[in-house]
Formats: sequence, structure tokens, C-alpha cells
Amino acid sequence: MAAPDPSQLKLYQFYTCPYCQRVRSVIEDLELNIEMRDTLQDPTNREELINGGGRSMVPCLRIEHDDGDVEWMYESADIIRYLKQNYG
Ligand SMILES: N[C@@H](CCC(=O)N[C@@H](CS)C(=O)NCC(=O)O)C(=O)O
Repeated sequence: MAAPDPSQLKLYQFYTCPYCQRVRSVIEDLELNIEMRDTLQDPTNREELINGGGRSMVPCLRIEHDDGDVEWMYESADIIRYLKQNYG
């Protein structure tokens, strides 16, 4: 499946989480414009994450594929690999 446009990606995260920092740093390096959804500052984002992905753990990358399918990717290492492979 082709990688979606970065506007179709949302990163659920919060500022002080070290795993989130690693992912944000790669996003910065790749100069990707990805919407950040802070789960500590905005409880609505946390609810969305739990309802959609099944867990409150961050980071989590919400990927909306071109066919409308939504994927919730947990684990910083998996997210970093996905970003580098598809947008690097
Ligand atoms: N193995 C995970 C660890 C992520 C993790 O431990 N995140 C913490 C914040 S730093 C968390 O979300 N804890 C709360 C929870 O699991 O609901 C990764 O590399 O992404």
C-alpha cells in the first residue's frame, strides 16, 4: 500500500515523553508536517487514542490510508522505521 500524504498522519504524544521526543526528532529531521496531538494537555486526544487504538500509550501514529482504513501504530521504533522507510 502506498504511503499516505503526511497530512493524513497524526502523532499522539506528549512533550516530556522520551519515546515521543525520539519520534518528534525524526519528524523534524525529515521535515515532515505532521499534526501533533498532545494527550496530556488535551483529554479529548487521550480519549481518541484509547477509543481508536485501544491503549493510552504514546507515542502512537494514527495513519489514515487512502482507502479510508485507519491504522494505529504504537512503539517508537516501529513508528521511526515507518517514517524513514516511507518519507526518508
Ligand atoms: N516501548 C514503548 C514505550 C512507550 C512508553 O512507555 N510511553 C509512556 C510515556 S513515556 C506511556 O505512554 N505510558 C503510559 C501508558 O502506557 O499508558 C515505545 O518505545 O514507544
